This record gives sequence, C-alpha cells and structure tokens, in this order.
Amino acid sequence: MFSNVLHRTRSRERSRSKGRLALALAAVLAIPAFASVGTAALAEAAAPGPKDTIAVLFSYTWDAIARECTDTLGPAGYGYVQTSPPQEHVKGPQWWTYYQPVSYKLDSRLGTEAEFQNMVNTCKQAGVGVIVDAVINHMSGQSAGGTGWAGTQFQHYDYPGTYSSQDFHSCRRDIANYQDRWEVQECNLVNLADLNTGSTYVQNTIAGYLNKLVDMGVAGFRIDAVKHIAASDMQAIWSKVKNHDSLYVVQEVIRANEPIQPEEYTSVGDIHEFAYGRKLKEAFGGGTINWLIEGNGIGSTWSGFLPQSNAAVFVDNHDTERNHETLSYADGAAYDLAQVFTLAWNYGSPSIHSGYSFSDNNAGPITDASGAVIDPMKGQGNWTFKHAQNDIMNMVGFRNATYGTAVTNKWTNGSNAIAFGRGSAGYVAINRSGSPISRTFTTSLPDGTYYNVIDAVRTGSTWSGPTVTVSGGQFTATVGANDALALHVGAKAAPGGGGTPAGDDLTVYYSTSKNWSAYNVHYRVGTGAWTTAPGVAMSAACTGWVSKTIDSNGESVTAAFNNGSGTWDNNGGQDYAFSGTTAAVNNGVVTTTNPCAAAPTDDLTVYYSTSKNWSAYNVHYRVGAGAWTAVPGVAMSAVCTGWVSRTIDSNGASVTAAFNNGSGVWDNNGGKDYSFTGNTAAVNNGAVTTVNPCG
Ligand code: ARE
Repeated sequence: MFSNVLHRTRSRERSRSKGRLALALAAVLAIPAFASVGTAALAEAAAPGPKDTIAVLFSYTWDAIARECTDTLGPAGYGYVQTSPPQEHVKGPQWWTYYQPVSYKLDSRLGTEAEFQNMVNTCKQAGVGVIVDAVINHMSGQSAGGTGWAGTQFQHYDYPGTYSSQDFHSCRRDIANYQDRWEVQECNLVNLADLNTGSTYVQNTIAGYLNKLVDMGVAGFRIDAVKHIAASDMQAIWSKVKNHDSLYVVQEVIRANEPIQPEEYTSVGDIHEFAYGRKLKEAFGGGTINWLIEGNGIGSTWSGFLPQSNAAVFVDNHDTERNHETLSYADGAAYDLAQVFTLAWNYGSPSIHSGYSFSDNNAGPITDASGAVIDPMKGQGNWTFKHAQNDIMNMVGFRNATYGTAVTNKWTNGSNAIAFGRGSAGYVAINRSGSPISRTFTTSLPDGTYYNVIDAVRTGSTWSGPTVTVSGGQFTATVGANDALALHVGAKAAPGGGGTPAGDDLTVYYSTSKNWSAYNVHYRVGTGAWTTAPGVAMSAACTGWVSKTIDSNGESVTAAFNNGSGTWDNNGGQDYAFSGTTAAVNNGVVTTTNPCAAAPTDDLTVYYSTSKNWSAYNVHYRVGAGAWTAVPGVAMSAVCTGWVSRTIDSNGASVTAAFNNGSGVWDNNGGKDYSFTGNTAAVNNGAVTTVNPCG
C-alpha cells in the first residue's frame, strides 16, 4: 500500500507564475496568446546539425536499437535515433502504456537501465545520438491506481517517492475545450494526472529525470504533449537541464486553430510542424504533387508553417499513423515517395517513423509472457523496418551529401511528377503517376555516372545496381510508375565516385600463410561503426596474399581477420591499427609495403662510372618540374665493378640531375645538368647512354 503520510519535506511553490496568469488573461482577451509570452531567457537550443535525420524506432527495445545503430542507422548516416518513453510505466498490453509514467526509474518493457546505457554507448560509437521521448506533462491515467512495470505502487495522484497529490494541478477533470488555454494546460489530457509544472518541486523533479538521461549521454529529447505545459513552465524546466544548449530538442505541439501555438515554444527547441505531414497526405495521397515545389515550395514561406530554423517534419508519427491525419506505412508507394521527397527537400529536420503494422489502434508490440517486448528483427513479426528500407536508407545518405545546398533545377509535369536538384550535389525525380515517365532531365550535377540510390544497393563503400550518366548536366532516364530516381555526388560510379578506390583509401594485404579456406577483414574506420561480423571478404591479390581496399577517407582503421568460421586473428586481442594507404599483415607483423607491387616499370635507374674515384657518390635530381632533392641529393650504391647506381621513382617523367661526392665536388655536365628519360641512363665522363653497364 502507498502511504498517505508526507514522505519527504521540501518547500513547495504552489502559486501560478505571473507569466501564466498573463497568458490566461491574454487568452480571455483574445490577444494572440504567443505574443504575450515575451522573451525567453534561454539561448536557442542546438540545431540538429548536418546529419539531421532522426530514425524513430517506435516500441523498439534498447537492445534492438543498439543493434540497429551499429548495423543500419550509423552506416546509413542517421544522426539520431528516437526511443519510445523509457521510464517505468503502467502495465498493460497496449502500446501506449509507456505514455503513463509511474516513476522515473529507467525500467520498462523495452529494457533495463543497464540496457539503456549500453544502447546510448553503442549508438554513440556508431555516430548516432539517442533522443528520448520525455513524458513530463503528466503521470498515469489510472483512476484506481495500480502497480507499475518495476513494482511501484501508485494512485492516480500519488506516486510514492516521486509526486503526491499537491504536485498536480487542481482541475482534475478532462480537457473538454481546446479553445481554453487554462483548461488545456491545467486539466487532464485523457485522464492523465496533470503535473503542476509551475511548481519548483515539480520542475526540479522533471529536470532531475532529464539530467539523469543527459548524464547517461543522450543527445536530446522529444518533449511529449508540451502544448499542455505552459511555455513559461517549459522554459523554467529547460533552464535547469544541463548542457541544454548542446542538446537537440523536438517538441510536440499539434498545430490547430487554437490559442496555444507551436511558435510559443521555439526558445526551447524545434517543434514538429504537423501542417507539413498533412500537406504531404493531401499531395501524395491525392492526385497531384507539383504544387509542393512550385514557387518557394512547401516550407517556411507558407502560411501556418514554422520557420526553417525551428521546424521538424515527418510523413507520419505513431499517433498520426493511427488517426489517419497523415499517410502511413499502409499507404505503400504514396508513403515511400513522401519519405523520399521529405529527405530530398530542404524544409525542417526529418523524422522517419519505423514501427509495426496493426489493424487495432491499441495493439501493442509483440511481447513475451511477462509483457516484455521481444527484440524487433527484420523480417520477423509485424515490424516494418522502414528505417532500413533501401530507398529510405539511401535517401538519408542523399540528404547528408546535399546538406546546405539550395533547391535548383525544378521541373514538374504540372500534376503528378516532379524533379529538382540540390545545388550541384544531388538530383531527385519523383513519379506519383500510374505510368512511367521518360525524359531528359537538366541538373547542375558534375558529369559522370551516378547510381540511382533508390534502387542501387550500398555495401560499405561499394555500390551496385542501376546507374545513369550525366553529360553536360543532363541525363535521360525512365522513372517508373509510382517510383523515384535519386542521384548524388556521394554515389558516383565514375569518375572518382564511391565505386572506385580514391587516393585516401587503405588497401590491407593479409598473408595466406594460415591456409584458411576464406579470409575476411572485420573493421571500422575511425570511431565509426564496425562491419557486421565476419566483416567483408578479402580477395586474392598475388601469390601468398589476399587484400581488401577500405574506403578509409584517410582515417585510421581498426581491424581483425577471420576465416568466416570463427577462427580469428585479432592481434592477440588488441586488434590491428592501420593508417595510410597500404598495410600488410604477415604472422602478426605489419608493414606498409605492398607485397604484390610488380617490378616497377616506369622508374629510372641511373648508373654513374666510378672512374672519378670519389669516396662517395650522390645524385642530386628532380623529376619533371618537381622539387630538387636537398643537396647533396641521395647516395648511390655500388652495383657492379666500376659503377654505382640509384633507382629514381620517376613515374615515366624526365629527370634532371647532377652528381657529387658529398664534399662539394660536382659533375653538373658543365653547368647544364644532365637530362634523362626512360628506364636506364649511364653516365661516364660526360657521356650518356641508355644501356645498363652492369648488363
Ligand atoms: C490511453 C487511452 C485513454 C485513457 C488514457 C489514460 O487511450 O482512453 O484515458 O490512456 O488511461 C497516448 C495514446 C492515448 C493514451 C495515452 C496514455 O495516444 O490513447 O491514452 O498515450 O497512455 C492531444 C495532445 C497530444 C497527444 C495527443 C494524443 O495535445 O499531446 O492528444 N499526443 C501525445 C503522444 C500520444 C500520447 C500522449 C501525448 C499522452 O504522442 O501518443 O497518448 O502522453 C486536436 C488537438 C491536439 C490533440 C488532438 C487529439 O488535434 O489540437 O492537441 O492532441 O486533438 O486529441
């Protein structure tokens, strides 16, 4: 049983803040309410940054999110993953139980605190920040009380150890009239016990919960139901959160013809622009999409849309996929094309919803007998895995490759097909009609062959699949019915694209002295994600060696080798660390020499007669118009009786040279220097031949 006695002493602030009274008054007087909120003491919260896509892994367990960060989200370039609410919640089979907190213990049917911490760490390692869905407006909606997931016994307005009756607003009936600001912010949303967020104790308790998550390393929050928290209260809470300027925040204020508007909350962070998702349903779910990009196109210049700097967007979220306010996974191609559009367009920071299919709006995710959610796996149960769908995943890469560029080269057919570029970095064409469209598209892309990332598949840095060739900025292609085509500079087949090794790649050679039947390299670049074990196959390079070229971008590579059947060489448990462009591993010994280098054919070997009887011979030279060696140049060594030689890496270019004894005695061909081409030059008393004197 819970206790009715005061279980803690503290000072409470019971009165509403003056700001809230002013707001309530403003509402009564029909003054545009957000005009009276005044200046927030807060600096603008962090922008999401160039990797601004959030994967919303709805109802995923912490363990499954950790796995997805490593396997799909990190490699695809998602900047964030949003979790469902992690705190202790009421019990029940419905999905929405975790929107009814009963304590701030990190113990839920999605995982334990230890699993949560592991997820945060793993995602961070994969370059993905964790965003927590924070339910801070209310506690449970259980009029009869109950026992929470982690065993906390509670009553509707009493949560021992966290809140008691005085911590809730006194209205204690449901919101009936959304036109009444006071009612929306002080009465109960669907019977959910409404916290008195004007009280210092409540603010400190909420901030304590958020700060615990910040200490665990989360990157930001989605603030649930913030319309029901006065903006001034939200600002006060946010001012108590550590490092809040470095966190990414997105708030849920559903835009409606009501007094409380999203614009009131911009000082805390971004807000979801619901109008965006509604318009996408109208366009992709209806007949025409051309109007989405005409003029300035959908975004901040449209009336009733948040400014670019505050907008977060989605095609759908977990509420709208159920209430049909937007499209959802159930809309098939219309939905996928809307996701492609959202990732290619430049309005707001996008969230990609990924949950499970359902026919009953209340149906929860698949659980075990205890009610704990079973780790979602691709292809199992009813999970959609939208975040890992090839076109969506590759469009996250498109978005990252085109970040910061303007929309260019717009085209529409006047109804259901559109195309546009993102500066000289990308180009997308979307066909929402029932027939294919063939045409010549004009882009600002550099010439070259590009993968169509809608259909092409990326494995590490290697692409395979359909390509188009851009020439003079144009390409001709057919975009299938209800299909799309997207090109970007990060997925070029040639020249210099992801499909060909670049100058900053690392080629790793591994000796076949172990006689394994297969060789794999399992690796990560810098602090990026590890490949999925066993890693990638190495292929025969030359006798005794296999190799693999890794797109390391000049960064260090950590690696281990294996035979694909569980036999590993991980350098005695330390892994191997490589840098530069070449590494060769043979029985634990690492060198930076290419063991397969063919005998050089474009070098020059210069021979010099020892008839001068110098005690040392040096050649001072330059290749082509390159730099001279430092005086006295490089030493030549005895090669056969009467001759010294030196091989110069001339790459087939001409070499200009002079010889000396290292002590100031020079042979510079009478002041003219010597000039050599080809592979062999021999100098004897001023005479030059191209014959090897050592035969
Ligand atoms: C469930 C039951 C209720 C029951 C309650 C308490 O469905 O019948 O009374 O439990 O026992 C989610 C589910 C709810 C669920 C709740 C608690 O969607 O069904 O209730 O969890 O478990 C308003 C809010 C907005 C809110 C939506 C749903 O302004 O903030 O309603 N959205 C968030 C989340 C939801 C979540 C909650 C808030 C609660 O995204 O998933 O609820 O934490 C107009 C207004 C909008 C209003 C909308 C719908 O458009 O402009 O402001 O949204 O109508 O009423």
